[in-house]
Amino acid sequence: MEQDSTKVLGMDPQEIQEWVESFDQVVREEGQESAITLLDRLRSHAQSCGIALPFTANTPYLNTISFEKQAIFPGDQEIERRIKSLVRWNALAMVVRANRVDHSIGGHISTYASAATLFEVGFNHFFRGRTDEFEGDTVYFQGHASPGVYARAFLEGRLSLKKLENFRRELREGGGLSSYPHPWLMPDFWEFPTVSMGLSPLMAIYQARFNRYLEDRSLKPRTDAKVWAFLGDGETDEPETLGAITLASRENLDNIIFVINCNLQRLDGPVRGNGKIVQELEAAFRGAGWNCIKVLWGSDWDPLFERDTDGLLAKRLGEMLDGETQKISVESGAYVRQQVFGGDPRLLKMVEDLPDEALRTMRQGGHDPRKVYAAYKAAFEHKGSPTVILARTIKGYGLGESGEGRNITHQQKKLNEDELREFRSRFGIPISDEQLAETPFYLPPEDSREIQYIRARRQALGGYVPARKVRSKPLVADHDALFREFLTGSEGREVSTTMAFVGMLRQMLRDPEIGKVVVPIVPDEARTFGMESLFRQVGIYSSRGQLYEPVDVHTLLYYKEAKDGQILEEGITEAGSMASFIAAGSAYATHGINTIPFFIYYSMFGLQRISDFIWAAADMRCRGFMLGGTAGRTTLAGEGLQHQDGNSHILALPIPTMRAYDPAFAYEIAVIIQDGIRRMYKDGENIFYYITVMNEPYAMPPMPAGVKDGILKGMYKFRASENKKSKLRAQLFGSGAILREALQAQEILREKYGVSADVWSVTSYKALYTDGIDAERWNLLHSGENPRVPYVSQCLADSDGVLVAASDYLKALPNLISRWTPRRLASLGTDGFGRSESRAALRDFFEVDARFIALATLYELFREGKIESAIVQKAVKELEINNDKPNPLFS
Ligand SMILES: Cc1ncc(C[n+]2csc(CCOP(=O)(O)OP(=O)(O)O)c2C)c(N)n1
Ligand SMILES: [Mg+2]
Repeated sequence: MEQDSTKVLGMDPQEIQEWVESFDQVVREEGQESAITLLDRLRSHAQSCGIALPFTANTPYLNTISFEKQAIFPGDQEIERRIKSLVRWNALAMVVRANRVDHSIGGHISTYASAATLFEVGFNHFFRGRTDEFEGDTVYFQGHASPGVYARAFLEGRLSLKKLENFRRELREGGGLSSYPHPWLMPDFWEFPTVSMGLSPLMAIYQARFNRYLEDRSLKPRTDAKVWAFLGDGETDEPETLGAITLASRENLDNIIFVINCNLQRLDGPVRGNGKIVQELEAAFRGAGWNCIKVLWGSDWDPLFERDTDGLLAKRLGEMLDGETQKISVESGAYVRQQVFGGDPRLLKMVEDLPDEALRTMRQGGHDPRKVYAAYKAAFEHKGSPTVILARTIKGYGLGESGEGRNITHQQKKLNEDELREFRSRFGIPISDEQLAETPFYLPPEDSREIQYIRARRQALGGYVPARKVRSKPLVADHDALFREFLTGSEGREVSTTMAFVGMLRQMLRDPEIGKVVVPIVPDEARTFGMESLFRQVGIYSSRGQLYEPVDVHTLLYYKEAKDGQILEEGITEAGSMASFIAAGSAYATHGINTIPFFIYYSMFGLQRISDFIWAAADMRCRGFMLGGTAGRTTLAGEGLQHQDGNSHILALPIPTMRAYDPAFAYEIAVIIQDGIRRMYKDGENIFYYITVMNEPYAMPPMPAGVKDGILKGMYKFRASENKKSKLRAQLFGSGAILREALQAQEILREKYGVSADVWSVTSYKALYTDGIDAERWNLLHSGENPRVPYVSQCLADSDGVLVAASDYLKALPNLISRWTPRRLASLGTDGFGRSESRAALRDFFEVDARFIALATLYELFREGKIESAIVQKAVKELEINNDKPNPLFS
């Protein structure tokens, strides 16, 4: 122990000391810059001598901001402590009371208990409200800490006692408080849903980048507004949490600050029992180019570090595993002395004049407002790169023996009377022993110092946070002229619906009202969708412009990056692109700007891959258009099993505000988009659109008269049969590219089998289904009144014949509406894994081509007793259908 490690390496400690002194002299006399240059020079020299320096992205396990560099805390620490204690109490009371009434209600005490100082310093000194003059800061609050945010809003006079009593009881009279941040449920309060962990850090980064985009495109003034994201340390295991951190540094986003609450615990136990989460995260963030500020130790540690001239204490703290550290937080002072300092007499000497009790209560940095303030201030002032603050805290701080730092603390919802008493006394809450059993909320009088202080601070910072307000003005949305050209058909020219959409996008980008606020977003598939002409038209956004000469500069459609470029070309990240969609789709509230996102992507990698983000977008009341490109299990030929999407229209069903369309023709898309812009940006509806577009080229017909309403409602008759007299009748439903198969089947049936069929374009099974269940529900509740008739039933009321539907999606999709059809509905679809093949082969394989539609029609006629089975059997041969082929669902 006594032996110096330098001697083992054969070096004289005296010699080392001389090196250190020379270095100190450089720092003193030449300054920091020179010291850095010197070290840099030595490092490259070492390298040229063949000495490989061990790599570390870590700094010692100490506060990044030394005591000498620490900004002075400007607040009234005593009164802020009182306020924080009251918030703590009310947050605790909210959960405890709710679970007393009904123990299944749940709620979290321990997350906020550890994050209280991190939040309160923000509320008192940093988070700026949104005013007419200043856009305000954007704060993503750690979802499980929401009781603390509610408790503070209660002190601020923004939430009533009744609301607090109804925490997690939202259906009670007068409403309650949602469990977590949900703008859908509390649209005047929460702005960002954060509780599905991992989403908020990624959304926050793209939000910060979107803010820059708005500035660089002169859609808003450049300000020093910040995006703050409060995360859990366990949350960093979600791949999304760290997934975009290099974007933030690459883009020099000094407008984002992550605060990671490192309480070393997650739900079941330690985040890194056998490691050190703070060091792991420091390495990851520093490696990615972030400014990293560690806030590990509270002020009472400062004197110890001052005495730690040879770095022994720093070394000891650096080698302790998180599992050990967690144990120390729940043990006695004597244990701390033994475990932390006991291994070296020099360490023991450092703490010999500190009693055990003082050792036990030495605070973590994240519980010390002075340390937290200094970190926030440094983060706020930092320029050129994003900042992450890694703050050490204790989970369940203040919850006493049963809760603090224990593995079970995350689940704790109740405190017994002793525990409540202890908490009350520790935080000085003016509630008597007799009242404890009831655990009342505590609100100081309006003229109390606490309330006055809160009011003054929030006023100075521009109002309350969080608060959500729609500040954009409605658009006029008079776009008849813009969309007119798409209603007249392509005059025989073969185009895909994707090409048609891109044509509309090009026009929208030229429109005087919406041209500037359209935000095209694409994850590295612009060429796939034929969007390269837009590169030149509006440019690709790059905060640096274009610093190089692009390889294709001599071509017309070169890869043009520009500082005011409009396209968000996100690279291969559907999650990141969706986060941009969310930022743009909610800017009407966040910024009061009606940006209209058009996010176009490979359809299989949307609802299937990033549905949780889409769910969050819906919760946030996002507006905009998502376009699933190269859609359709049999329409996207060649790409095979992972790419061919026959699922997304089913996956769109659960998202309440998403309107999903599978259009076949250009005019259908034009009608849907024009109406969508009107509904969302003029009428202010909180909906968004999912439209599948395909890459199969075919002639676009002109829009028949009188079908607009049907397109929007989900179905309309596209081509009636010419022969009304036939006894053999059918109604064929087609969607997307498969509509053309239905049209071909109409011909086959007429020519070969004397069946006269009408063909319907079903643009949205989801819309039909939603309408049907809505009508059904109303009827259930109003049996004495005239029943409502679902739109599907209305359409088919006077129709004759058998019903056959075919789509490029699961058979379940048409089945959704079969309850409201006047007769049985036969459903063809693409259940099963895709294949790499041609369209024709795929449609045969999945049994959705014209032949199968014709066969299904004949079979239905046979079932109805209208034709003999022999005709159906003969059709199998005539149509060259292999009736022994394996079921695509199982093959
Ligand atoms: C995507 C997702 N998975 C799981 C959960 C359930 N869950 C809620 S809190 C929690 C632990 C959180 O630990 P941490 O991030 O360290 O936050 P702390 O409460 O410790 O501050 C888990 C697993 C969730 N909310 N979201
Ligand atoms: Mg944690």
